[in-house]
Amino acid sequence: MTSLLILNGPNLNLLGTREPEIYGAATLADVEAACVAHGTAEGITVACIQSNHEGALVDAIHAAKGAHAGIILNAGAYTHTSIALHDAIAGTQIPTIELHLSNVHAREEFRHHSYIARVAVGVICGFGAAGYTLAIDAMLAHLGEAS
Ligand code: CA2
Repeated sequence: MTSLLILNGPNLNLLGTREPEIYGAATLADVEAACVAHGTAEGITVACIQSNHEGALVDAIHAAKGAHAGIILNAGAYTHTSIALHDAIAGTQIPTIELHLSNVHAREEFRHHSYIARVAVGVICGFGAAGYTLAIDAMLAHLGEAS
């Protein structure tokens, strides 16, 4: 069965606890449960990992090789800083969608640049928690496995 990995980076464990005007009211557990339920409805498996540590995110991308057909990655602030995450995606060649809850292009200048976008299949941002299920659908369409 097709499996996708939902990979969330630093501070996303705080979702739903602060800054709801930017990131919404849903907790990370809510978002992950919605992704798993959406995957079940689509006939696929969805696994979820969150880490605040750059190296742990690199390790998760490496471990996804052969285990998951694609990655939905909200790398949080590492999006704007991490050549290591860029290299992990490029090195494993796992189809990856870059995702953000907020519209990073409507925010501070430092959020406009992404090291991930260059190696991503595509980028989804600005749709809040709904972006995660949109990204699952987009990944399945990309993989040619939408039900
Ligand atoms: O919009 C997104 O999803 C971001 O990836 C979120 C990151 C930010 O650095 C990116 O530029 C855009 C920050 C995640 C912090 O999440 C929090 C959630 C609730 C309360 C505090 C932080």
